[in-house]
Amino acid sequence: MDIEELRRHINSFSFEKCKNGDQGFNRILIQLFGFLGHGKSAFINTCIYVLEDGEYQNWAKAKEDYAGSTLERIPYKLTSNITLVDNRGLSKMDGYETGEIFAQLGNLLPLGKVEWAKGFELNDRITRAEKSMITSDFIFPVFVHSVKNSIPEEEQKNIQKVLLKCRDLTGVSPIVVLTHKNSGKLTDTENVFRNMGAERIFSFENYTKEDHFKTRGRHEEVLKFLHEVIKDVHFRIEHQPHDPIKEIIERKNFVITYIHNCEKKAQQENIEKKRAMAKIQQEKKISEQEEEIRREREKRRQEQAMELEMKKEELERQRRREQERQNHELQAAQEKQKKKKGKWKFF
Ligand SMILES: Nc1nc2c(ncn2[C@@H]2O[C@H](COP(=O)(O)OP(=O)(O)O)[C@@H](O)[C@H]2O)c(=O)[nH]1
Ligand SMILES: [Mg+2]
Repeated sequence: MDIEELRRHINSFSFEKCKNGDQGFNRILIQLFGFLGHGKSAFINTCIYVLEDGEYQNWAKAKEDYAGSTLERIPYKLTSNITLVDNRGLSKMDGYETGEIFAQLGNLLPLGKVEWAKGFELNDRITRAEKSMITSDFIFPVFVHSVKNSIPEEEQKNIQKVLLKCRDLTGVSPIVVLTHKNSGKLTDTENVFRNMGAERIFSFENYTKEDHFKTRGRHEEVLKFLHEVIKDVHFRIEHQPHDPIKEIIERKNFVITYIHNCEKKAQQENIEKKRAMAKIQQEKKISEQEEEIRREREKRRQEQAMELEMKKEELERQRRREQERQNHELQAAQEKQKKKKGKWKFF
């Protein structure tokens, strides 16, 4: 297919045209997720730019909303039946954040700007959003990652876990979209994701505010990506019967169980942390007591040594006095002897 054909094909996609009918779906929700600053918003702008083929516009406000709330999910309508969702950002992939992503990806939280009162935990938000849950969206997860950032091994494991869970949650293996294609180690990053088990990897140099010079190559890549999404949706719809209402309930149970397990794990970790702290304090106390005993012993030892020294000195003094006395007596006796001898001479 050439560019125009691809564009037409994408624009005309509708579930009604699927072999086995729409099965309750009326829109593909391409759910973008990934770390902050990796090009999700720029990718949305790129898709719109390519598909509309008009002026470049910063629809998704790439970069400007770095401080944007992670709770927002902004939808961008691409065609009448395809919408892209900017699921804002991840800074790391810990238990809490992944719970939030799964709730977003599972379409369990409302689209658009929603003000949540402070203190609303994820569970509460999911429950509150129940009434407005849209069951007719076919969720298509897309993980966006910039090749500019190498991925440390620990992070690779976390991403892999999230990608797998995301597949279990949505029933679709996420497509990996690599951005900044021309300014990083593309092949290395592709290999990292391939080793994680990612089947479909697309790489792009996004059109940006600074560089949106249209090229056939860039246009074609984006259209091929969208075409692949549609092909996959057809495959899913045709090979597996769907019940969108049942599926959203399953997704909800999946996420609630995940959050519950994370909380249980966090509580367990907390208990273990407290135990470890108590153990450290106990050990510190014991070592302080041992130190006190050691000091006390040392003090006694020094006192005894001093006492002994004083006794020795006293004995020495007594010995000297005794010696002096004996010397005195001896001298006196000798004097007496001398005197006696002198008398005898005289007679
Ligand atoms: N050169 C280039 N810049 C990009 C690319 N993708 C994103 N950017 C820029 O990287 C910055 C962060 O991208 P952004 O889309 O805001 O990331 P987000 O936080 O994932 O939405 C912005 O300044 C984008 O213009 C790309 O493929 N190539
Ligand atoms: Mg963004």
